[in-house]
Amino acid sequence: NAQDFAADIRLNQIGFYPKAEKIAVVVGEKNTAFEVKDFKTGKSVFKGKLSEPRTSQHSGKISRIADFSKFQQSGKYQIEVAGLGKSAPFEVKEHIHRQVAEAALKGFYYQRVSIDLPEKLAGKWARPAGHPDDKVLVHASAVSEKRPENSVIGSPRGWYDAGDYNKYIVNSGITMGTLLSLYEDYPTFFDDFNTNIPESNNGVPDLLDEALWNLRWMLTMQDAADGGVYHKLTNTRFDGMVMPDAAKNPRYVVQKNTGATLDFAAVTAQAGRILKNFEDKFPGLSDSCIVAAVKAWEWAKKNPDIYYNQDELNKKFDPDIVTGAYGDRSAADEWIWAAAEMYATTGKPDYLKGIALQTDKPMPLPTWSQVQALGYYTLLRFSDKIKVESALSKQLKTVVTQFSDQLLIDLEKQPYHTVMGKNAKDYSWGSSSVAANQGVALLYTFNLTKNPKYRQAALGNLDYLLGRNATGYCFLTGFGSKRVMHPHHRPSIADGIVDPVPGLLSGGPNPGQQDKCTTYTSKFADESFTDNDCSYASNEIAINWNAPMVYLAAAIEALMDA
Ligand code: 9MR
Repeated sequence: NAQDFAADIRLNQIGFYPKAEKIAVVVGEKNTAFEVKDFKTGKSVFKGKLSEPRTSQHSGKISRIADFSKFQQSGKYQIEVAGLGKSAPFEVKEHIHRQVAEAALKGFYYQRVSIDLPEKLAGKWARPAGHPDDKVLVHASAVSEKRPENSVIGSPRGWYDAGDYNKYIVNSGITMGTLLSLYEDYPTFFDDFNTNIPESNNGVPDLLDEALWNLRWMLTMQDAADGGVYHKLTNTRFDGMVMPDAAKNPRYVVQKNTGATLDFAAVTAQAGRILKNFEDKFPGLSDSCIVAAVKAWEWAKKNPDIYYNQDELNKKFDPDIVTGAYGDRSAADEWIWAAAEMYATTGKPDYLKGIALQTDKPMPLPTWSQVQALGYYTLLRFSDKIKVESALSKQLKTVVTQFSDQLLIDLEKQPYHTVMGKNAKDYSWGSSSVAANQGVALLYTFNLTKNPKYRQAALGNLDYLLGRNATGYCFLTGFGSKRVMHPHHRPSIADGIVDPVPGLLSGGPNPGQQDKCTTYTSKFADESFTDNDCSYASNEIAINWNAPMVYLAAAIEALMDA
């Protein structure tokens, strides 16, 4: 129980690698020393001095750093500080984040649409299938010659986006790109990475099997007649707080547009090249993906400026759609990402022609609305194989490295010793994904430069997500001593089980507090979090946050082992 442990000592509640950096944060300035104590015997195993005080730019609160990196003995411990008591327990051992990585990938299984989750795979969170999505209506905004208003298409499978039950192409896009890139970056790591899913014994890595569940849905979202891709598959309004199988409102596919179509092209191009190596398992699927990608690309060329704007849409068409918008006003970054994937898959540099790669500007952190970094990562990954011009290769390396160098400035002054939170804007809706995606960028930079400082900072952001933060929460459900118990997640709310569905990443602090929940206890950016299911702005879960969490935890596991 969290109340048994010193709330003012904050650390990764899972633990640390024997040879890596080990840091805890002690809130307040009074104390100057700490001890590491064996969890079972209480014996002191390490004594250290706390750092000079540091001040949070968000709350003005003071903290000091307890660095016990020199202590390398495997075991289970707590940090003790006089007057504060003992911290949450943690372990020091090899592969310390293995279970975190597995659980975060398994989290996607629990989000599967149109399939029963049996007890042998889902444990106490077993549930009947929800949303067969075999009879989905074509919305007035999405009609074409062969698909008039209210005609019916089948669009089953996929993952629920988040705490709600809708399926959005844009957000599926970045999620799939992140997971498929993880596979391409560390393929052999997934040879024995078992998450106990229905396909676990089919000779294909579980990571890919999981991604295929969503890929097969995505493929149904393309209008085969012209190649355009619907924005989302959705109810008109959000479901109540009921289990998936109890949510039976009609569902629609909505307006084809440029951004969604390019995200689709990127994902299907990437999947197509990966699946080439699994032709015996999934005959023809690789080709189908690549054909779909090319068709989507061609559609986008012909329709380069159709943006999803839900308010405008609702003025023109009925019924009104008021679910997640994922609207965008520019497709410049989607072009970069799609072009990069098309080039990497086909080997045709022509795909980059006429695309402004924007490597002369700072790289934007990947989010659902800013995906160009995914394109950079892919071009770097394949630069040898597809013979990316050396000048471009250099620019890409520079822009990614500069992103990480920017993050590292003044790390030693940060109250939680993390790059996360240095900028106020890090605490936006889904801030946990900011921390995770910064970590991913740092790992790309580590692989480009081999400088361990980048890997260390990435690990620091994983520490942030698992408890070394101003809320003291471990943000991954099912983990930690101070746990998220009430995420805004319909199945977790409606299933009558005390523990939330595990392996899901809570959104994290967000001073916007758009949900207007009355249970927030702080307005400071880094503390603006409430573990209450009313809080869709700070405590929802979402696939695009889980994906970089899987990436960060799994890649660190792979790299610490290498
Ligand atoms: O992650 C999205 C965030 O960037 C936006 O600010 C927010 C409001 O538009 O929406 C978030 O996405 C939500 C989506 O619209 C619907 N499903 C739940 C998503 C996570 O909260």
